Amino acid sequence: MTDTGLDFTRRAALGMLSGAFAAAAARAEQAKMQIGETDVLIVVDVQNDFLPGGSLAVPKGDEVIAPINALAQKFAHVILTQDWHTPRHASFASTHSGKKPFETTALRYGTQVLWPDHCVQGSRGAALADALDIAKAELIIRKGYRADTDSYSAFNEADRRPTGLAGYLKERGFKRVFCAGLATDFCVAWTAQDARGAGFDAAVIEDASRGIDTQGSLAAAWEAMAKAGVQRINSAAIA
Ligand code: VGL
Ligand code: ZN
Repeated sequence: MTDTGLDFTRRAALGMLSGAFAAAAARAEQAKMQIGETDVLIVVDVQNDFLPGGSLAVPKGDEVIAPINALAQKFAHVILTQDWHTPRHASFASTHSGKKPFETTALRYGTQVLWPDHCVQGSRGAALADALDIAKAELIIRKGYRADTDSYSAFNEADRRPTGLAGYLKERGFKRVFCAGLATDFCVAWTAQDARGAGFDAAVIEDASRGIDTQGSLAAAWEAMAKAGVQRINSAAIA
């Protein structure tokens, strides 16, 4: 074989290889979840009190903001949630004499984890993170606004009373709910599970969420979500 022939063969082989790579890349892109009109992104509780420096700071909570801003561009429809408590809320340790944050107490609807005061209505801590850049958000749903009732989930308060979100999403024709934000093991997990309970497909975007992880809560939440049929995905799985 002449040098030119070898050269030609190598070039042809390279060309075929890069063609194969391009085809594989195209297939990988097609394998990603395609986002459409019946999908909604729920950005959960990305509020100052849950960020470093906040009163109930989620470790690395600020790291959710960049991936969430990027995700929001891939969705036609985005809604936000805001933890929105009264002063002296029943979920605050300070409301119960002798109780410290992260202890529990019995409330009328069951066992309540007690938290530092956080997300008090109208406070700077309750405000959405400044760096959150989602002007297109169509709804902000507030929760936990009754003094005697917590609400991790955006769908149901702790006593299971509906917030109205399922009705809103159904009336608008949404079928699939993607959840991201803070905290993975509380408000994100409960929102995703209640989305399943209300008949939606649901996924949690792990790299766009961070957990509190108190007393094994993060592993327990992933287990409960798997049982409820919540998909565990990363941003990269979305086209
Ligand atoms: C949350 C604890 C108390 C949350 C809200 O957003 O996950 N966690 N309130
Ligand atoms: Zn709260």
